[in-house]
Amino acid sequence: MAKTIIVSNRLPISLRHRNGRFEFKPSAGGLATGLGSIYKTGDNIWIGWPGNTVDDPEQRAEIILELHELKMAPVFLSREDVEQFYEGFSNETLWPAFHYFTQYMVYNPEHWEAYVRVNQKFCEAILKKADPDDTIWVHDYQLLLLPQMLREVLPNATIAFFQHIPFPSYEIIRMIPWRKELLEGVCGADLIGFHTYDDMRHFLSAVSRITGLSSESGYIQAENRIINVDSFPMGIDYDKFAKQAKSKKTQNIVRDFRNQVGDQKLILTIDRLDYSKGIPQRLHAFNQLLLDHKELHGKVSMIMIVVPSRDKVQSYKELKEEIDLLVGRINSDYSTLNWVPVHYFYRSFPFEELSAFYNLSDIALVTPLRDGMNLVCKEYVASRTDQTGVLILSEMAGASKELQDAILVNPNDQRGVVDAIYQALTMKLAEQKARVVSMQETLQKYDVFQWVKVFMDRVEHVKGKQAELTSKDVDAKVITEIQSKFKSSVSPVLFLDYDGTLTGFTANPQDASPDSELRALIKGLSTKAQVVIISGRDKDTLGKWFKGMSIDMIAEHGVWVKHKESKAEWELYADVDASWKEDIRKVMEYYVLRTPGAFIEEKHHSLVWHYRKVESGLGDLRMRELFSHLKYMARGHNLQVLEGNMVLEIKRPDINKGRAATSLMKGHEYDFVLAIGDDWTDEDTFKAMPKNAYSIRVGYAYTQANYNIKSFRQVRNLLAKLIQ
Ligand code: GDG
Repeated sequence: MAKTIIVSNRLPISLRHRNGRFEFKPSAGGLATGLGSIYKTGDNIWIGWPGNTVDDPEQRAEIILELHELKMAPVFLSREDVEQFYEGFSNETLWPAFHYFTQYMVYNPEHWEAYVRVNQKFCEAILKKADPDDTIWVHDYQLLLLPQMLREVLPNATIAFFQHIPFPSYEIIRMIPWRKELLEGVCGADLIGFHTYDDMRHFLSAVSRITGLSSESGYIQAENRIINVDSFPMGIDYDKFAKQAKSKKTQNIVRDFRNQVGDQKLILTIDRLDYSKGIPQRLHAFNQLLLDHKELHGKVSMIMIVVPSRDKVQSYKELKEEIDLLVGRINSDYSTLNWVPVHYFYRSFPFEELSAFYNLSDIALVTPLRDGMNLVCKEYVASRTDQTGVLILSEMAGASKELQDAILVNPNDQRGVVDAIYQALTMKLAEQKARVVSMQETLQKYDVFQWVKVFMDRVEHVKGKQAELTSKDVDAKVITEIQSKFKSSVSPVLFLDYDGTLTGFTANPQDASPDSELRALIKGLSTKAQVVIISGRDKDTLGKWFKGMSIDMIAEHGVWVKHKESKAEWELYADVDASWKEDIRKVMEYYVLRTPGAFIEEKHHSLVWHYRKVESGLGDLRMRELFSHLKYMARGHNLQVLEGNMVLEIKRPDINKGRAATSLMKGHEYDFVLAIGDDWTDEDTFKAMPKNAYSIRVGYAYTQANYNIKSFRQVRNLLAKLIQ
């Protein structure tokens, strides 16, 4: 039976050296709890780094055995790997970039090589365990290359990826020298998840600009499959926090702490030591509060827990010193014999004490400068068993999208933060309750188990969608069938679209002339079959490109036709009234003037606005504007506006490729019909085909055709087989 493999940089345990031996400490983190329901069942497994280096092969073997019992498998990293892959590329390049701290970004090719090498190590470790039909769920920014590495070896596996930290704007991503490789790496997955809609929007934009893969409604159209990108805000184990807060053990600690701090209002802050968390900014705001409100002296104090982290990285060392200094200054400025403004702890606490801090504090001040989600704020809300308390939350945390009943602040706006703390300190109990109850309802419903379920359901959904599309794939069997039907036919006809079907796209449409391979192919086919090039191109271009070849041509989506047997020139298929063009051209010209790179192509029956050469983003924006403008005008002229591949075309609706194909077939008896095309204009051809025809759409989009094929390369291979 297919199994599920969870992969993350760290396993949900820590491996520690003690008296020459190793021991494991399980992690009680949110992710480990949420995924427990998965990796602990059946043959499922969690693969990752145990968090420490082990050189001795005997000890490694022992660890593998022990972890096996816990349903885990280790990826052993060397000291150099840890330094260059983890501390280096992951934490000194990707982490600052993804959190918008470009000033801390390090561009070190050795770190990059280590990143590739370690992703490869993970890949090998997974391949030792994985079967072709398994589901592999990869987590986070340390393993961005892994999905594609896995895809290359296991093309049919179900691969999902979730990023726990933000995904920044294209402007930041483009700074990374290895941006393309990173994005292509992630795109090996079938489903790519982020915490928020903004993260997914940024990702899609970066993918489109850097790799050229376009997307629609969260589906990236890759060469041979669709990839879904969506947002899945991660929840917490709500009941665990609510239950712990009520427990005797925690309540005793609460009482004990309360006795020590006396009758003061408490503001809680908990973070890992990180510049993204905005700890100094928060201390400055607290200092300002004490300056502005002397009446609060002796009545409010801050409990600040900073969990040690990455202390070998220089920027973290400096941050630690800055925090130490600020806390020292505030305490030395304001402390009295029975009041300390900041209770500062640079360590982590056991779960029951953490719960006591949540339960005890009147306010949680969570003000990261940037945070993928932030679970601390959610845990605080879940721990408020009496439904009092106030959450002040940064707009820059993913969680702010869900927790709209918090007091939302911009962490860079010191005045705003000071006012928010004051508002929280003076908030009436009824308002506190109303806000907490509403947030608790949300968090209880969308807990971490629900998050896992929704994500896994979505994985299944994407696979279903892919299967629907690939069920129509032109595979070896279909090729053989087409080949033999073609060989035995007496009067075959082939309708072949040109751009995207017989050749790839070029920035300048005139550069896409047929190469020698294609010319030979068409020539070969035309000795046996009636070959019809059916294109949206203008007749002069087609005429020039295929001059002297024994084929039929339909140009401008069916306006013009040129039969091979007739010596005559192009015939007009439709009598076209072109009086509408003047009005429409004026509008299009206005959009050309405002859009560097855009241009108008005039065809006999249509006007086309091209934006392939326009800066991406701007092109889409202008196209949308022009689209609605033209749609409005089209009604008056009885015209049709159609969106194509980097073009917007306006034309008479009664002229299309289907109509032209039908009239071309009239009076003929064909015993083999094949139609191939790659966009919406070819759908008309497919619809017009007789029942026994083979119709093939290039790319994996929904289609009227009976088959899909990967790309123009595969089309050429198929056609080559027909003349073999
Ligand atoms: C990444 C993203 C995203 C903290 N102090 C103690 C302690 N903690 C626990 C908290 C909480 C966890 O650490 C911190 O979680 P965050 O979500 O705030 O931050 P990251 O670890 O950086 O996580 C983040 C997350 O992934 C999930 O996708 O939300 O944005 O950066 O659970 O409870 N636990 C104990 N003692 C402490 O002193 N026991």
